[in-house]
Amino acid sequence: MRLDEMLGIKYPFIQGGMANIATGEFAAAVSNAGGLGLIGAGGMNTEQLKENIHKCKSLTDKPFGVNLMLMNPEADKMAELLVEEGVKIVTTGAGNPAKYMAMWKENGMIVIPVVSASILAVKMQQCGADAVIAEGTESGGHVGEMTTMALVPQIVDAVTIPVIAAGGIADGRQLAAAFALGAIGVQLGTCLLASEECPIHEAYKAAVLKAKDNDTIVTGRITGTPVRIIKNAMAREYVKQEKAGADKMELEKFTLGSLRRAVFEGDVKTGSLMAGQVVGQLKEIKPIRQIFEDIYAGYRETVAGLQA
Ligand code: TUI
Repeated sequence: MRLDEMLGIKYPFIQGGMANIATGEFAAAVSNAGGLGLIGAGGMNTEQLKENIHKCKSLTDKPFGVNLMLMNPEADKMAELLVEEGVKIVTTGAGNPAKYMAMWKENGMIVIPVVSASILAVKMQQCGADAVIAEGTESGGHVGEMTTMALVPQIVDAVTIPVIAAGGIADGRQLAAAFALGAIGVQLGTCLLASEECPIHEAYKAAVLKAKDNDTIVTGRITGTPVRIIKNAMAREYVKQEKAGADKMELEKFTLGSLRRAVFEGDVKTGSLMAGQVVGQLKEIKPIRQIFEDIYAGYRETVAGLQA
């Protein structure tokens, strides 16, 4: 069964978590355009998450969910809030959600953890996950080591639950490739930064349109929190000091509040402009509906070309 049938949505597309970006309003826009919108709990506290869930419910009658970023200090409280609010679909990132699985499943929720290696995918299946998102290192934000091309088929072979591909997908060719690798659908993040509805600062959007394929870099590989962002003065200095052996505390000075600086203030010099490697493919700002239509039309064209 494909992801669109599984979730009762128009397209086999699920939105990435996008901490500090994916508000209730944005998630509703994604859902109304035919994908699965997700409220990114990453940069929120529990009260803010609750408000965003209410907002999302008021703006769409389509399915939506929440992405719980497990490094969030309020993750435990948020996990319970999702049950109280009757949220039906949850994706998780940046950690192992095993301790919440029983509670979520008892409440009939669809649980889809993000994983970056097959060992965790197998564990998640054992805990009762309904599907997993196999996220390659091409993605923006917090990333693993493996590429989508190598990761997706290995996870498909390791589990019996459905696999959703993430990382490196922004057009129809890449959607076709994800299906070819055995995925039932895809998670999209970076291409949604270049949407009219995306609430990031205009300067962040301009940097997204300007970036070329090789313009992202991963900070924090050595210190243990690898995060892919668009190269800028802060990123270059961070990686330089990281390579020179700077300690974690010293390096944190660079990234403290840096995602918020990028998203809300448009600080493209010292902010963290999280984006995946597909950022080089994005040339214009479009409505989400158009982005989805274009990817799907490109997919149909790709498949027709392969069959010709
Ligand atoms: O979570 C993401 N991407 C993110 S989270 C985020 S917010 C943030 N802000 C500042 C610093 C760091 C993060 C921005 N982007 N993607 C899903 C993902 N999850 N990628 C990799 C993983 C992952 C890593 C380890 C999942 C599980 C895991 O498990 C380790 C364990 O405990 O077994």
